[in-house]
Amino acid sequence: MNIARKGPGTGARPPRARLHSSAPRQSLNGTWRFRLSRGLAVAPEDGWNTGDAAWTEGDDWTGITVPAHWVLEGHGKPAYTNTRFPFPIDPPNPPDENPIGDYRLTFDAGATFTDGAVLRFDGIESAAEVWLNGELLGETRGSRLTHEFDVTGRLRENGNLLAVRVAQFSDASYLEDQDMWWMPGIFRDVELVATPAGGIWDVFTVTDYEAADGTGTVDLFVEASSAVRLRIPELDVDLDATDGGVIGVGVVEPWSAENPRLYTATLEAENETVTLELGFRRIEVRDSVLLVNGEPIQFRGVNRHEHDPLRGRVASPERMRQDLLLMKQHNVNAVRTSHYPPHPDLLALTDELGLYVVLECDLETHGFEEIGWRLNPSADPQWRDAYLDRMQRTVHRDKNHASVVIWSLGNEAGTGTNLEAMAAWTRAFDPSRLIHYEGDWSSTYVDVYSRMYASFEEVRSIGEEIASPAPFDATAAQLHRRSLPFMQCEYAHAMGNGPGGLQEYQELFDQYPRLAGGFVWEWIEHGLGSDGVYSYGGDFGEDVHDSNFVIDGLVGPDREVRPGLVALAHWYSPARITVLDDAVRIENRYAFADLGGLTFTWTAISAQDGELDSGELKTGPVAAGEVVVVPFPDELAALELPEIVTVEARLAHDTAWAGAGHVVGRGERVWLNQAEEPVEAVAPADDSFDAVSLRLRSLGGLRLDGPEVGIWRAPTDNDRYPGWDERDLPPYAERWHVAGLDRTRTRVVSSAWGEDALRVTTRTAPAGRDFSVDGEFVWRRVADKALTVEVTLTPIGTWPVEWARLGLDFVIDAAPRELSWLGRGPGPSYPDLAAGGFTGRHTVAAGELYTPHVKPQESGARAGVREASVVTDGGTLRVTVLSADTPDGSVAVTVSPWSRKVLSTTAHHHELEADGRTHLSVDLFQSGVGTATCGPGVLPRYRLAARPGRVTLLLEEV
Ligand code: IPT
Repeated sequence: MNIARKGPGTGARPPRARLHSSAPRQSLNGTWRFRLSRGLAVAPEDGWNTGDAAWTEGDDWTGITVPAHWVLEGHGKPAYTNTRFPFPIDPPNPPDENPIGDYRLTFDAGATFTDGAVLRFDGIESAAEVWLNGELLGETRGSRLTHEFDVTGRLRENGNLLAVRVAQFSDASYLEDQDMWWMPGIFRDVELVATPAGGIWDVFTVTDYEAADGTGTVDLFVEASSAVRLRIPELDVDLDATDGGVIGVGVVEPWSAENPRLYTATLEAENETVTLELGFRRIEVRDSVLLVNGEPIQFRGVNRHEHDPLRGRVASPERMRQDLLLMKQHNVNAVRTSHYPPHPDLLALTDELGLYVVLECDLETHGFEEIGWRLNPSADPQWRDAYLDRMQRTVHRDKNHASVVIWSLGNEAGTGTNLEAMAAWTRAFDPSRLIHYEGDWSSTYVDVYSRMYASFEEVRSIGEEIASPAPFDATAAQLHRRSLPFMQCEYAHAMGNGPGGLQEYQELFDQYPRLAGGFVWEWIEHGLGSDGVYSYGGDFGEDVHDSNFVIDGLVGPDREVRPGLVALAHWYSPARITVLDDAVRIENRYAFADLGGLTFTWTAISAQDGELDSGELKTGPVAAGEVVVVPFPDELAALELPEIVTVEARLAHDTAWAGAGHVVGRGERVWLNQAEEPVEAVAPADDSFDAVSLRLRSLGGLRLDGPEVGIWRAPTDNDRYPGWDERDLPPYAERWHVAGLDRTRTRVVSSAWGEDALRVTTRTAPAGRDFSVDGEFVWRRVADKALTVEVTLTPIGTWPVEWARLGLDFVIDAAPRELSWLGRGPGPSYPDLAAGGFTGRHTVAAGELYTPHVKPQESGARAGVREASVVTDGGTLRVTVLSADTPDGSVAVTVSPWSRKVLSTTAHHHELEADGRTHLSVDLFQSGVGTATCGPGVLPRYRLAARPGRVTLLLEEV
């Protein structure tokens, strides 16, 4: 086995489409025999693969599941690196310490396949040598690419021996440096597929839709060994298609992500029938704008890696469907298959459910960036065939899917002639789709201008660029790029508590027609494990790894919806709803559909009495892209003082991805009145206060301690990286630590017990620093178990860094049970990640107070809060905001079973140890979260420079 040779695989048949065919198939998945060796040099040549009758299995063989990664089946361990190679950069040589897996399967095939058959492997990481009945069939390259070996005449009816030697690392590893776990093995299906004489080998259907007259065509290429007939019953097509060619099908309903209309077609040869689901659609670029079926569209997309927390990149039908349903339910309309072709069955689902697909080749050479892209295979002609082979396998397999609108050459592979060659081949083979590759910064060989994590400013300038004439000295390449639409193939890095900035990006996409939207990074967190116990890089003893950079998804490893996805659903909504004083403004953000598929309901709420009334809002017909302003219906207008009016857009009918009633958009208007201040007041009893700190220690039967002034948070992942716009500065987590926000101490400056109040002034400053926050606390007893505290906070001196928050921290001496509040919810909100929630009365149980980020960090703030009841094992504390000098008079409340110190020093969620107390923060202001792990940090408007604050709270034991 030669695994150091810069070339593609050998021996396989040319790539072809994955066809839904009547030809018999036999799955070879199941339990195989398996043995692992430390390296190729010691992998036994003992006759295990030659069919030698005398060969007997030694003790080193065990059973293994196919498909699976052997490192998840008890043989060796997974390892995670982002861009670095876990071995020296010495192409095309893999390291000597290179796990080699030998697989053996004996099977019967019966008579079904004697006429002709291929043995199909859909995915082997990273290189394999395949033997059947002692004969070498060839080698595979391209872990996520299909290889089919002709076994006609080689296959026996009974007692076949299939032997596959898999090298974890090979020359191919240099081309497969994606940001993910290194997980070897036969991890996708293995099948026998009949290729009967008088059958169909390959089909390519290039469908088109002409918006001007509503007609469709299919340009057909068939490779068959008999005459073939094409039938599309719904379109009355029934003709001889042996020679292929362009076939007009008359007026059709076009396919789009909004209305994924498919027409079932059959191609019948003498001994084989192929079924196709045809979608008629056109994707094109006109005047720098991306059009589908003649209309501008926006990708509201996500990047999807294939991942299961127990099975790694072994995809199951359930997971695939679950992912795509969740996407559709959250208004996602596009998916980039980062950074390799997905399981082949995914595309049937994207066709059916309606998602635009950017289908990416299995290619990334990112690790060469470490050495300034020296030796990069993309620019080395010796690798050209390997590159072309990868692209051809990618395109051929999925070329019949309407949902695939863009072919992507790969990810982060630098640039070079091999990429250009891939683009040239693809363009010649399939001119009906566009070509994407982000690494071509000058966009000379692509059809879409693409960037990742470009800043707001850059995105704006790209949007604006085409409004003015090209500079007179523009080069041909620059002129070409100006003619292209722009997309962000990755933006808004959903790592940890985030991503912030979705609104700002969306506003830009909405403002400039050239901007065709983007794809959030990324869909799934690649944690390995189950039931809330998940591992990331370093947990398997890797000496080179990138820690939790693999945990950066909109959904958790088990598809738990993260707050970022809730926010994204709002910005991706097809209906933008704004509740005005006496009317509702609704913007139809579909590209094709009118609003007939949605119903709009209004609800009027009073803070004290709950729902007052609700009803339907009739919009009348509203075409795609149009805006309507609907006056409040009489019942709503007649209501006196509703404090909250919410309008929801819901699906009017069941769809393939959600039932009628599913909410796709929401808007609200809040006119909440400030709670009334108690009038009678006396000084509180001194035995309720700590003699040294003068903080409150008891309220009725509640034991507690607080408030302390808090300006720090448990750093989020984004706080631990400098934003791309300020890479010369240390990240906030570090700047906060240097300034000492995480180690403040408070001294009582003065205290005075008056008739009506206790007045305490304090100075809170970091150990070893002289800048501070001075506080004044005026305490009054207003009822038996009720106090008010009027707090004035003033920064003193020069704070060298912005704060994480400005708040009041309490610790209640009993574990949390539940939180109920009047404010935004039910999920958490931060200033730049606040869109998902709606205002009302919400309750969450103890387990929902926080987001179970695999790596612990600040989470769970509920914003827009006027009143909150913190239910603990030791009683309930109700906090009511009587006044606050915040923009809308509300505060944010965070309740946690863990202190921030514990959150910031624990590596995994499941290792967090609760101290049996309730950590409560009432924040006047909070910093945004941004997306600094990749992309811009917190936008200036969401940062929190040292500032004064005033708040009056009513604290009651209830
Ligand atoms: C970008 C990669 O394309 C993606 O695969 C992932 O690694 C992401 O970063 C980080 O999670 S590349 C990087 C240089 C921004």
